[in-house]
Amino acid sequence: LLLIAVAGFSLFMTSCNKTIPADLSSVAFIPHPVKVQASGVSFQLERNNVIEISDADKLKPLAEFLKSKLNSFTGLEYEIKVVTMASGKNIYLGLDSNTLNNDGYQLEITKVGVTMIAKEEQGIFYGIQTLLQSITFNDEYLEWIIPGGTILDYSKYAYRGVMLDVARHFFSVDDVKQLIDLMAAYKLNNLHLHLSDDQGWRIEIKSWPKLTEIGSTTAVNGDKGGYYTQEQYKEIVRYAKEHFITIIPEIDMPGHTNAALASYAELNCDNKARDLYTGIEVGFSTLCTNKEVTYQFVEDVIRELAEITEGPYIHIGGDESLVTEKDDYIYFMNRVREITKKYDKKVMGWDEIAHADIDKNDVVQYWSVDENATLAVSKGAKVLMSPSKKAYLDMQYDSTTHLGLHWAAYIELDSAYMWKPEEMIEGVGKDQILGVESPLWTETITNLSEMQYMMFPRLVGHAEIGWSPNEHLNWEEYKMRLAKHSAYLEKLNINYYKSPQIDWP
Ligand code: TNX
Repeated sequence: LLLIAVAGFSLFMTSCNKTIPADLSSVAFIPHPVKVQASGVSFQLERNNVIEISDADKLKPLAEFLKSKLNSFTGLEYEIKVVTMASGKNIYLGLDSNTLNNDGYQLEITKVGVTMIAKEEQGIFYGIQTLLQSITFNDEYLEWIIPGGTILDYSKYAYRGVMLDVARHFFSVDDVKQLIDLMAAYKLNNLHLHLSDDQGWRIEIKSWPKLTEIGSTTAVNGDKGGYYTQEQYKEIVRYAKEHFITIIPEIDMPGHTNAALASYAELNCDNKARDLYTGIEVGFSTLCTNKEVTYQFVEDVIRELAEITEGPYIHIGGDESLVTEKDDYIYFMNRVREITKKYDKKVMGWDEIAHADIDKNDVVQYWSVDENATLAVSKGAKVLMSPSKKAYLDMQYDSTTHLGLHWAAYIELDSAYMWKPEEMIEGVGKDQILGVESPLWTETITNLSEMQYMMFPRLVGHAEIGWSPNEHLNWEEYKMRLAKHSAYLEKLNINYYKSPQIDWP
């Protein structure tokens, strides 16, 4: 009996009284927060198991998100309570209009409580991601803890994105949702879907049904095609929004259009439908730029797409239109731009669209030609940085990588990490740059596991380049942090590339 009493008492002591030492400044956060100050003590997660929120309408879904993550990471059950003031003894999420703007948040972790404050829900969401990365199991005390101290954080660039090519190979709604989950964990906030190309048309357009009846049936190598119904697309938009991610749909034009040209004969200048295409050449197709039916087609597509897209942008492609005369290309792009604006959407396009009549409302996605980016800036447009030599996730890591291509470069982790958007192109500085986007072209990528292998861990480095201030961007330090952070990649079940450049634990 005495033994049981002693055991019971010591258990009681472990769960209530002690302070477990921990070091917040040695947590391997990615992206690195703006400021981290450690106190040396820690918060024990099983303390009260309550999440307090200041605002039921706005914060309940975020508290639910945190609750379910805490449960899956630690097995602990939490209760959510709406309060008028933080008790100081629980995990508290609060909105305060006087604090940091837009996506920033402040975190204070003491021995007895966690307080998170942000101006907007988005900030709370990012604070939660940081908190989740800091949860540690203390082996000595057998307790889930959060190292104590304060964190102040906000983004460097407003736009931090990923592009997924669902045209060369199709990815299901569930695959896209999984990608969204992983993007959210790294504070990425825009997902660009490349919805059409020579090898496939991937979005239902009700007024042009053959696009999906015919154009969606193929993929590279004769692999299985597919498309999103408008309902499925709306579900992707909704799920993304719940994770503070905006969907940017791309219809690539006037080149990269063989799937449409195979579906409708009248879109071809010779009125002859093209054969479906499953190879990986680029630059051989074009819509007929001097036929009115082409613009009727574009308008119907943009109108239907605008109706189901909540974000401000539609991407109109414009890359590698190698068989379109330059004058025709400019005429076409100008008209498509007007159509896009008519449906209240802003225009995004690959860097070649700098040659059209663009202005300060447009975004030019730099991927290859520096002069196109400078031309865009001279017209007042903003630049989205996707330099193929650094940001292309379909580029092989080295010559032994079994997936991917290498026409732009081999991109090992150091190369993917060591660049700064504002230092890439002379005359294109921070004020002209909207942000960073990492494209995954999928000629050689056929499933979720391959997608993750090419994305990770390069993408987390890109996420840091887009989010963290330059003072924290240091390869030698990052290398060690990434090694330690790999425990989190494992926790998220990511199939990542174990680069020989990193001393993995
Ligand atoms: C170039 S990058 C393309 C894509 C290909 C990619 C392969 C760009 C705007 N166009 O059509 O998929 O290379 O890496």
